Amino acid sequence: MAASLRKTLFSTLIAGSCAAVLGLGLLSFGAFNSAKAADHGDAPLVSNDQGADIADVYTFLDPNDNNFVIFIITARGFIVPGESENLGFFQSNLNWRFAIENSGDANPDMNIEVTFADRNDFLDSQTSFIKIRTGSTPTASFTAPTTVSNARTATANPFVVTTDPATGIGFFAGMTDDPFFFDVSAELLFRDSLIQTPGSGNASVFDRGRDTFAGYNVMTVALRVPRTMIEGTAGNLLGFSGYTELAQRTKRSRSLGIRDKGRFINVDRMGIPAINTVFIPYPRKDEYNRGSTSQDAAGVYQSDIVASLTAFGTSTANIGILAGLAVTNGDILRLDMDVPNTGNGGGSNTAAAFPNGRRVGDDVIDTIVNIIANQQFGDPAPTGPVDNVDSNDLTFTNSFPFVALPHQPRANGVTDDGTRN
Ligand SMILES: [Ca+2]
Ligand SMILES: [Ca+2]
Ligand SMILES: [Ca+2]
Ligand SMILES: [Ca+2]
Repeated sequence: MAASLRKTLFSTLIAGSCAAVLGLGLLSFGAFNSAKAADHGDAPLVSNDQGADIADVYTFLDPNDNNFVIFIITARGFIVPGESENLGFFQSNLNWRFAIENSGDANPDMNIEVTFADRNDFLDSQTSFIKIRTGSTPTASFTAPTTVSNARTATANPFVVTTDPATGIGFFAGMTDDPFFFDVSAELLFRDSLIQTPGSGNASVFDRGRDTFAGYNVMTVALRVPRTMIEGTAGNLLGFSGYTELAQRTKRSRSLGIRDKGRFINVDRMGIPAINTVFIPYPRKDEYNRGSTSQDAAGVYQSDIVASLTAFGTSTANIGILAGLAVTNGDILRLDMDVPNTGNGGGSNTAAAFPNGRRVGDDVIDTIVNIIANQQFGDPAPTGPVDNVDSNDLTFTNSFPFVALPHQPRANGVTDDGTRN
């Protein structure tokens, strides 16, 4: 999407952003951070708690029927196909929270929470428990099976999609291809070069064009929700951020195993791609994940983000754009539900591209890198490849949940493992 278009979009979506916001930035690369991805391994605690580590979040209109909104959270990145039975299931003590903001501020108004029963055996489906809350009031719930992972065949099990008859909500949970694509190593080098030469950098580091995520799987939970259920006082403007939550206290004993107690506390969160990975300094990354979007809007992380962007030589105008996205009204993906989404693989028309929500096929890192680097790759941006990884390694599907089936162990005689590191 063009930078100018983005600016227009931002000012439309983010109420009262500009004046107060200039001076914040969102995306800085490099100076202090070892950013890894959109949100894979974004902070020390979740890097060592992989089941709870959000990889990415997405929201967009269903291109097959724009009266439905798609929400996706992926977590636990980098599952090797051969380990998909050992690793490709849902832990039962984790709460996946889809936080929906529909009044135009930084505070979620509605939450859809998903938890899972224990898996009883390899190749067994798990029961998913889906609960909808408006404020703190439970308004609906239903259950659905997960899609089972298998590491024994070259063909993946087909996706199991459940539609709840009472609410009309569609649900999917299972292992999938990781829909994110991006050359992490090249981007790290580019940020280093921006620090050396602020505002310019060395774009030739992107020549290698390798997708760090190619060939790996991720755990995915996806919802297809009627627009009429989630529309609030902000009308056509919707916000979405994803959370993973664990109990406040965990007790381990030799006789009883693990027991959780207390309310859920968020251990990871995500809205706009790359905020915690790129712009928050390492010592505050865990704190950011425990934090809230209302804290973002109160400026708790503002000076850190601005410092990161300043070190990259990002212009004041572009710092303002990024601040409007992730600081002014919190680190929340914003979707204008009146902008039609059309095309294959979850949608591909330019008008509906990130940062108007985020579709699985949107090249978000190209967009963000180009804003940080002051449109050096083109304005409108990007006019050409930035990191030379410009699409997923697998073709996205044309119906819910739109992600691709998981990578499987290769059949006899197929030696290419598909990874691109
Ligand atoms: Ca994460
Ligand atoms: Ca709100
Ligand atoms: Ca992929
Ligand atoms: Ca790209």
